[in-house]
Amino acid sequence: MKTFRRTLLAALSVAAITCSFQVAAQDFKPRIIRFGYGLNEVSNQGRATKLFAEEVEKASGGKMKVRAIGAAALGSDVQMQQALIGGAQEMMVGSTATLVGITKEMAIWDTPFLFNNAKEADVVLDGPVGQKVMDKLQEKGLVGLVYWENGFRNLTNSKRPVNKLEDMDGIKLRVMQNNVFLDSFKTLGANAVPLPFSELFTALETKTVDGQENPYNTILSSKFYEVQKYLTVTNHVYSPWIVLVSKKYWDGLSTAEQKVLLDAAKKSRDFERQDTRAEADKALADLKGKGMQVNELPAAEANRMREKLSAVNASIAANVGESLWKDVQGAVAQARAG
Ligand code: TK8
Repeated sequence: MKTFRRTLLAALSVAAITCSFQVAAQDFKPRIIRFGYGLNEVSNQGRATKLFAEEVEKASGGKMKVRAIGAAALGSDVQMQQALIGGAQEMMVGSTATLVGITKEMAIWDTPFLFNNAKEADVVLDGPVGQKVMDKLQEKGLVGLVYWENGFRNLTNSKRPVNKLEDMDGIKLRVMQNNVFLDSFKTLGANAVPLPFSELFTALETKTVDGQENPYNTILSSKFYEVQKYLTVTNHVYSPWIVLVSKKYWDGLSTAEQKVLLDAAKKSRDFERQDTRAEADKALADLKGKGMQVNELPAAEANRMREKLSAVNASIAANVGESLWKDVQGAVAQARAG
């Protein structure tokens, strides 16, 4: 009996192995995935994209190949999103803020001072509420896989150090193409101008705009320090990036192929967050070394800014819907407590 059972088990496991090999061979078609992103290759975005590409290739036995194309060579975030929706491009990573025109719920992540730290952001973005917002993209032709960290945003400009709220007056400030950012910075007194990221360096260089806001990592990797003198530590909002797949493309993939993309996206997320945080810890010193003049807002001024910005909360809540607003506030409170 024992021998019989052993033989049976052995036979079954051989069958299982053979079967899984056959499934694997059939399940992966040779595929080339164009993956676009806005920053350059030597940025946190570029490094994590490279890791994603390697993971996909490895997990599909070399069948699925990711062509990573950075520096907005395939277009700005908004242009790439349209290409994904139309099925002309397979994948991208970009800011959630630039998706608000497609899926209004994405504006929830633009709420000023929503998260106090990265840990809260991870818990909420990776939790049920983050998934719910991500799933809203599907009806618009996009599949969200994971959120990466863009990071806490800080203000730079070429005019003057911003030591108090009034110093923002009249500064021509590039903002992402999104009404929350436009409203937020108008509320603070700046002359806010929406522009795609791909046009930002030139706009700063030619003084079409005086300033911009982005995480330290981006100010460094995009060399904004060459054209911006003043950096004010504001941490006014945490920006996620989101890894997207064209739904048209996704629906044509086998379950095994979809799994390869999702697993690799998760690996890239964990790597990207660590890498971004390590870089951010050093970036401020690097930026000072490059000649930027850095100042922290005095606490009283930071509070004035916070208070002013809370005026945009009501309009965000109205736009995304009270129930989502409450869900997110609840998830943040829970993350804060735990
Ligand atoms: C890069 C952008 C960028 C974002 C911005 O494509 O536009 O300022 O912070 O990271 O998505």
